[in-house]
Amino acid sequence: MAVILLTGFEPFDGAERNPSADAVNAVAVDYEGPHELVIATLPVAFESSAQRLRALIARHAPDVVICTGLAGGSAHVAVERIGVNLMDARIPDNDGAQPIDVPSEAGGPEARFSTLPVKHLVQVIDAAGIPARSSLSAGSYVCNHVLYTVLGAVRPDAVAGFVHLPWSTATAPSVSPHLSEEQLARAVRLVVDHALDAETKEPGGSIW
Ligand code: PCA
Repeated sequence: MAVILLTGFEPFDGAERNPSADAVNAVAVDYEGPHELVIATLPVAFESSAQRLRALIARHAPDVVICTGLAGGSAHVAVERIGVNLMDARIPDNDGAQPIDVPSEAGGPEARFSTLPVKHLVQVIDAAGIPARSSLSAGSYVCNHVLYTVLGAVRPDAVAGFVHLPWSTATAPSVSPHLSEEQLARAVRLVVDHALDAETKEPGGSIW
């Protein structure tokens, strides 16, 4: 049995909800194993999100860490491939911090790659009828910082990565693309269920 740490984020940028936390909570309600699922909602703040993650990792020693967040404006689920060592915040975080062109970890490598089976997960989510893509940039805000931090904080044999979600139907501002709550929760559940599968090496055409 593996220990899987699954996180979403609090609301930010004036929104009342964050669909990533809603999806994570919905997955936890239904989850009956075979693994142990630990869930958390992270603050949308550079410093405290990283602190919280490090504490969760120290406490639970997860074999798998799946972090999720909102990519408002996106129409698909994005399985991130890479976290970069850069904080460049368009808006202040929920603690009022707005780092500009600052490394996530001074002296750290420029980037760290997700160790989730990214292409496989994209195929699995897409095959369930939920639009999914892999992504080569998680941006330079708190989500990227969390991805970069988590990849440096887990045990070397652990699997970790990040999934960006679109707005859910209930939370989307009027003009934004969205998927249903059920689709978002289903996509996150598929990532939980398939995180330990082997990566595919088949060429994937347009979805990668
Ligand atoms: N999305 C933001 C931070 C929190 C969230 O849900 C991001 O993409 O960085």
